[in-house]
Amino acid sequence: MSTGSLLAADLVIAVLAAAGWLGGGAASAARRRPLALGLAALALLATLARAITITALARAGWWFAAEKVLIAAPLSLAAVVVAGPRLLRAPGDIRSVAVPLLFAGYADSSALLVTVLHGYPASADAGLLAVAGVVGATAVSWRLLGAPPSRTVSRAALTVAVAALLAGTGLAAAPGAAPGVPHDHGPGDARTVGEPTRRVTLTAATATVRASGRDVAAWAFNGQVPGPELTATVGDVLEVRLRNRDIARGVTLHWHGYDVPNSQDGVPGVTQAAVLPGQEFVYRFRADQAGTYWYHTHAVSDVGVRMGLYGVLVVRPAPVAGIDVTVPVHTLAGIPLPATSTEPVAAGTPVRLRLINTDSTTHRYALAGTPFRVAAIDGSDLHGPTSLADTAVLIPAGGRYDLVFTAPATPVALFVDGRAVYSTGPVSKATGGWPVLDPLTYGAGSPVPWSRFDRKFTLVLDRGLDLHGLLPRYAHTVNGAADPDIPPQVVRLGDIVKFTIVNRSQAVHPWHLHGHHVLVLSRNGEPATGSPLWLDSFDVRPGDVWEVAFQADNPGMWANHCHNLKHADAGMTLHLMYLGQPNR
Ligand SMILES: [Cu+2]
Repeated sequence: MSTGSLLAADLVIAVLAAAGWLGGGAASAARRRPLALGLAALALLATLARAITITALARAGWWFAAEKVLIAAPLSLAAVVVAGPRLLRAPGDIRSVAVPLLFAGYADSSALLVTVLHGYPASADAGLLAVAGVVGATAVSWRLLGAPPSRTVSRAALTVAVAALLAGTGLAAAPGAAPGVPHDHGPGDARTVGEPTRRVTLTAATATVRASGRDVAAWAFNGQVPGPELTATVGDVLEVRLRNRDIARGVTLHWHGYDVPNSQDGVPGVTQAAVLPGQEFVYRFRADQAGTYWYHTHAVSDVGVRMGLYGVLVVRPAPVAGIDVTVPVHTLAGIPLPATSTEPVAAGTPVRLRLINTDSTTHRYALAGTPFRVAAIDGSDLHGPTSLADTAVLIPAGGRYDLVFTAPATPVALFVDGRAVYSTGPVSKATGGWPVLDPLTYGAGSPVPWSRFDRKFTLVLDRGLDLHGLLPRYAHTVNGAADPDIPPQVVRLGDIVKFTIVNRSQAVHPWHLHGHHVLVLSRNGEPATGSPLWLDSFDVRPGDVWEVAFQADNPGMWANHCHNLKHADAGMTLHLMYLGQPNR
């Protein structure tokens, strides 16, 4: 069983246990003896089963089980110790076990709340608040059911509840160690990149665009979705003038996967201010990495990108022979883009398909009718890619795969989630059952270039209640905190940095570090054995543990976030910060 399934199973079992005890308690209060005994038995079984899931999760990694071992297990144990013996005696008056059963229900419920609302890391305040809740709820039930405990027991319970509540809230309210992200930066680009050789103006504006024969309200660069395709040859100096006509919430340009100098990275509030209506910002950088990239707004990025503020950036090493097609996949107002295109290609022509996922969730791509190779991922060429056939690839949000093949005499078609988006003629082929390529084992391996790591960071991805500001929200969290309260990861120029990224939530998190490409070391304890994978976007699935590393060679303040942009906007964003380096 995968860790992701274990996490899900554990959650279901925890709900069953809590519901069983609470239901049993309510049934016994109502003198429904058989129902009460049945529900209590179910709860007891679920509690025992949980011992197994919690142990398995702890073996998969402490991150997955910390609060379950430290808070849920003791509370469950207390529940069984209190309710179990009374049940076994199965008294004539079933009502007399109502309070013990309810106590067990409160214990399991509060442990469940700790997991769902608090998550990782386990903390004393969460444990104390859980205890306070259990004692308080039990005392109230006792009183309501007309069998109040003795004065001494009542006083003791009250004391425990109040003390736990005070200590818990006190700890929770204590100021955290999270230093704010300094947003105040010196003057912009200090690095001279030379005279521009490619000049482009992108004007962001509200627009009505045609998609699949429908008029759709969009936010567009130069009136089109996607925006103009930007192309360059290695060595070009790109100058892109961004203008905002009427996007009230502001726009920026982020060069996704392009490791530009920090001042050109386009993150509002971090590397620049958002460009408001009537304003402009000029980006300038040298195109020194060939490959497939894309650009998008990073201001209110979830809405902005979804509404259409994105486009393709392709940097070629030199003029290339053959057919070179970009396929930026996007969902605009529920309409999948691009529309299907068909163009015949002469047999023997080399073809490169640049697949780009600009959505916030994974897409499945299947190339039918020809063997092919994956030449590059996230802009970096792979070593020794072998020929593949009838194999699908999964591209995470923000990710890119370049597929290459020599056009056969018969038609070829690319399917995205079962829909043909590009073809050289009619192809009818069921691709849904194809196996999926694992890039970690594809191509020719080579040793990791570093033998030591100067800094190691662990990012545990989860969900939790975030009380920052006035409105509580159910945030997507990193190490138990949500943006802007997640401490930045501090490095020095030249450091070799290792990230361990753990997903203990139920959602896929496509991870994206700005300004750097990370080398994949391992996934779930299995070392990457294929071609070195230098990624800027990778799916960390529920239960996954990824180890990646990079050299800190691009000073500045860099966003490091989930590229499911809804998640990023709901807290899952932190920053990588260079110590003692001027930003450039
Ligand atoms: Cu996410």
